[in-house]
Amino acid sequence: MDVLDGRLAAVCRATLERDDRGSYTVPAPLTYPHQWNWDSAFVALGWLEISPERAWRELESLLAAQQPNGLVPHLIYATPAPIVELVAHLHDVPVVRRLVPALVGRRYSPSPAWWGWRRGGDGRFCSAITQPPVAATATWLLFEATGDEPRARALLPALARCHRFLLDERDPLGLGEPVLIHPWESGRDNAPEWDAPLDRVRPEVTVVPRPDRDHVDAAERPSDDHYRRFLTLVRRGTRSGWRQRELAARGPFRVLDPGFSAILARACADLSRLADALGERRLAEVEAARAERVAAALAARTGGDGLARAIDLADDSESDALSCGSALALVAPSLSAASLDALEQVVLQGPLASPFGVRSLDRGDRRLRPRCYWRGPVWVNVGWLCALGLATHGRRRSSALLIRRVVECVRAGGVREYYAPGSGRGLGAHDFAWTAALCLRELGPRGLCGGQLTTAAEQEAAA
Ligand code: 9WN
Repeated sequence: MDVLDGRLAAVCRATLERDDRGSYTVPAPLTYPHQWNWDSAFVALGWLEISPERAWRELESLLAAQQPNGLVPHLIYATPAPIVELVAHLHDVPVVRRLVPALVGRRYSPSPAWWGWRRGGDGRFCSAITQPPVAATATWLLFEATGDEPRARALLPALARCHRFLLDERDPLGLGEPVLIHPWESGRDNAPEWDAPLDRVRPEVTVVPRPDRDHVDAAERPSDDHYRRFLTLVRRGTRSGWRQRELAARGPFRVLDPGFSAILARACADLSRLADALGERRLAEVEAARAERVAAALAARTGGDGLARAIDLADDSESDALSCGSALALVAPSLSAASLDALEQVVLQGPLASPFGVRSLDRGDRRLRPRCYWRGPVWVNVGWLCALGLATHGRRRSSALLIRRVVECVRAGGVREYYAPGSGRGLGAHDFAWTAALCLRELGPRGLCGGQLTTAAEQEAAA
């Protein structure tokens, strides 16, 4: 590692340490002061570079919040246990009700009240929806690096229950892919694919608290209209008791997301490998079959151009947007040669290519807004997942090229939430944990280029 990369690694470490809350890491202290699902999975990979013990704890705390039906919440609130107990029992008392936002909301909206004071397996307040299931892949990578059998074994049942939930309760029609019931579940909240399905959701919430805009320019965040509909879906879900199978079969928002499905397929394949390594043959078979089922469903609806797009299940229409949701198909454990070629082209030279990683939206799309969240900027986790997929499918040079671009955006724009695809300017929240974590991993020997982030040609040019 050269001096500059050494400095960048130190900045990334310091960011993780600043965001650390002991057993979990907040994505960004000012904007996201709680625990998020896929954030924790990425962040665990950064902690691995600092402290394997801390890395395992991140995943353990995430899975501890699992619901009895197997759902791992997308968001788990950072509320001290005594306050949780107080509020859980007295939230109908007017004075507690008035104090509650300050006590448990911690400058984030929606507060736990919106989810009906739902609590996770460990008692913390949490949401009633999920997020892309990266946890099994992170667990496999931790196990591969540390060989810690007892800690990996302890996570197997929760990971398997999470995958079963997604392929059972969330697949009432047997499509082979989980149905997402809220845009937040995709992790790509205001992606243009969700515009048409959200248009059908008549907003019932008029006043939307927006503490997110206290620290981030409004132009970089989703619109109020998006928030009215996001919160309406939450209110309607809570009102109807969050019956997951029912929402997936007949709910107001139902979509298939190729990114989420590909991440799930890979998670099942990684859990199968882990179970096999731990001598759990039965689970290894079950998870291998799940991986095949999801990958096959995704392959079956891949278009002639080799790309899969989002589906709105209300009318079975396919989105016309080419976004990083399609690019994430790269992480699926199996891909046809045609799809692999098409995806490699799209992310490295084509409409999603950027000198700083993978664009969240086709550069030629009429809905493109290069500074606005999931409608244009590049995100480090997406670039990293695509590079991981390319490496898995044997495209090592392309994977290395993409990783260099991803690290370049952190060098150019700082440890931010997302970046302008043309300039690499940092956008959104500051001190963003998964950016720090994945960058730290890539700067070290476990990275996809083995830490060799500058090419021989670049080194010559610099000299
Ligand atoms: C809603 C925490 C999360 C990420 C998501 C990202 C954003 C939340 C928000 O932040 O979503 O879940 O409040 O905007 O879209 O991917 O996990 O970093």
